Amino acid sequence: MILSTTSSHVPRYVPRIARLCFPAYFFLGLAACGAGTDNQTKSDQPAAPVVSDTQIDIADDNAIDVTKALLWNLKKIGTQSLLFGHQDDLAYGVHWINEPGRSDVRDVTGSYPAVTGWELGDLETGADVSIDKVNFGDIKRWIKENYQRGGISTISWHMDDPISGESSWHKASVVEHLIPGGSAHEKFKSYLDKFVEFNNDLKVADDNGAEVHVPIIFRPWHEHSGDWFWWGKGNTSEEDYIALWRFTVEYLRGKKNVHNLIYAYAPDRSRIDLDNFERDYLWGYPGDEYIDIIGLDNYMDLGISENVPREKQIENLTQSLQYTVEIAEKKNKVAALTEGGQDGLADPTFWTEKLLPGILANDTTRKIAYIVVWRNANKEREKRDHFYAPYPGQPSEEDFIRFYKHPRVLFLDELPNMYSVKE
Ligand code: BMA
Repeated sequence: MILSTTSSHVPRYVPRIARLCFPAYFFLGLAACGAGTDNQTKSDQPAAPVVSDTQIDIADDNAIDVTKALLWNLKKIGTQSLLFGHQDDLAYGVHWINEPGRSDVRDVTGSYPAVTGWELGDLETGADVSIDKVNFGDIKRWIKENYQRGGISTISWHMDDPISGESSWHKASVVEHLIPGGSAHEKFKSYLDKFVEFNNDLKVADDNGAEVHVPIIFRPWHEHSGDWFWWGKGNTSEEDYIALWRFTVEYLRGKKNVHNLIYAYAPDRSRIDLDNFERDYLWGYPGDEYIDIIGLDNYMDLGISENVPREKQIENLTQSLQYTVEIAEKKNKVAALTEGGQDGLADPTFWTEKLLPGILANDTTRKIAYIVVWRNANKEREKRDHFYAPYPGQPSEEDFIRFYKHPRVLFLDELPNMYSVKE
């Protein structure tokens, strides 16, 4: 479906702070804008041009207005800025679990991330808590709170193998049995129904008391270029993977009336040959009518590598981003680093000397709309260092603040209203 807006609906450029705040007050009455004016370090940057392209495709013809607006704004604002995101940001951090209002990212920068990622693994089994020990009721509450502050939420799903009940890391031929005609198709539908139920609860009242279904960037069946999940290459055929995606989207939008989703496709960079990027990236691509975001999960070029010199890693990062954006542009879609980062952040200048050089490398790579770095596992609970955003005292803290202040980088405190295209 082509979503088009007339120029009168596209926010014309107004000075930055006003541009950020007016729509938010007008439509959501968000506290986020007040916070935005606190940090004026970015207000002196050159005027961002209004995007001339007034059309964008959306996979769901019947997507609700706020979802269409989010996709529209991801395209428009995301090509001018990099939105920062963090997985499970509000649920726990390296040294705390479930403390109201807390976030490691906010502890360090003063702002929540613009994008927060959530994980639904184990929802399918009827469990109360996710694979990462987060209560699903809490996740719903945080998604709603995040929306009310103007933030964006994205969902991933490490779904168990519906046949054996083993985890998503089960290397077995499962997909062929889940797609239409397969022996476990009904069971698979019952798993998707769990998501439908969860998603149906993501509703809030707007300022006028009208119910709004919170838009979600939905990223199922991720990293399928790798062989570690049962839906990945090696455990399934390309044809069956495509059928899995198509069925998922058709079932949700066609049969279950789910219309708040933006669909993100996210192969893993480590199994993509840079010399054959498009071929490897598009293995399993379900088609433009099923996808809104051309994503890439990239740990490989951001982690600590013993084998690849740092400069080469940045070069590889740049290339992988460039190719991702080029594919997105051909398809008129949004490009994003849907997952990634450096586990343990041993590199104290990771943010401005590794990640940013890749993003800022050229006019193409700059169009990456957002990055979601992975979760900050609680050290006491998980007995390990497994984190991707700094916490107070972590050696990359100062560099992260520099990253936060960079004119191109947006956290929640400076995020324009992503849910309206009206002035
Ligand atoms: C992985 C790790 C796991 C986690 C899983 C799902 O990358 O962080 O510990 O359970 O993601 O969130």
